[in-house]
Amino acid sequence: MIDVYSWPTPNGHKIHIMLEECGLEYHVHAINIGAGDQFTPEFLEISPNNKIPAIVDTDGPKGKTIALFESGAILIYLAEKTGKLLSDDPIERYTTLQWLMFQMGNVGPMFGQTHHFRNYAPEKIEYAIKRYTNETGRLYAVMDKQLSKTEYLAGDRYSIADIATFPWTRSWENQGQKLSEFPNVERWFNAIAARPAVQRGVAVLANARPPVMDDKAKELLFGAAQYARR
Ligand SMILES: N[C@@H](CCC(=O)N[C@@H](CS)C(=O)NCC(=O)O)C(=O)O
Repeated sequence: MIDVYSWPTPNGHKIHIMLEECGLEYHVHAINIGAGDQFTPEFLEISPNNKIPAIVDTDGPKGKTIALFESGAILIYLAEKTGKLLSDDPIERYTTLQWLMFQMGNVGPMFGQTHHFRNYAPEKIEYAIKRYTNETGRLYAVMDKQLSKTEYLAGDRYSIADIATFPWTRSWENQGQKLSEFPNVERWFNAIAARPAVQRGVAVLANARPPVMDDKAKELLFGAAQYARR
């Protein structure tokens, strides 16, 4: 059985979608990051960076239990466990890992900062909003160019690179972007959004998250509480 410690955010959605795409059985444990669940000693034991998602698979390699954090590592693990969504062909495999790293190193961190400065920061800092909104637009353009040549990010087959990236593009409006300006991304987005497993994945814990982040949640995520443990 796979235990998933998660919350309905883009990084959490990646794993919910992957589990649904692979048809794996799993049990979800809600880690409400707006209530501070990510700081409990039990959660930090499996996710020392106090972030969701994390998994514990009691049926891991050689029958042993494995605990993992970092969504990219979890996606590779689940792909290798099931033989799905990461090709055995070396060129296809490394191309998929390349676009997965592009998501992990660029799309996630930059879009995350865009959300922060546009939607959550207590002050509107014009330079930061411009900087991250521009960088987000630049990354959409990189994806759009790639998707003008291939159906999916890493080629003609849907892969963990798409699963990692799709959840971050669902909030394009909050990122100050227009999907219509990136027609290839729009085509790719609509195709992925229509997949039944993706719809089931984004529905996981969907009702658990309050629509608006309250002050307590902001304090825990961005204020002194986040940094008190150094
Ligand atoms: N690189 C990590 C990022 C995970 C991440 O940023 N998780 C956020 C939610 S999307 C979180 O748990 N934040 C809680 C906190 O920072 O206290 C991954 O891909 O798994």
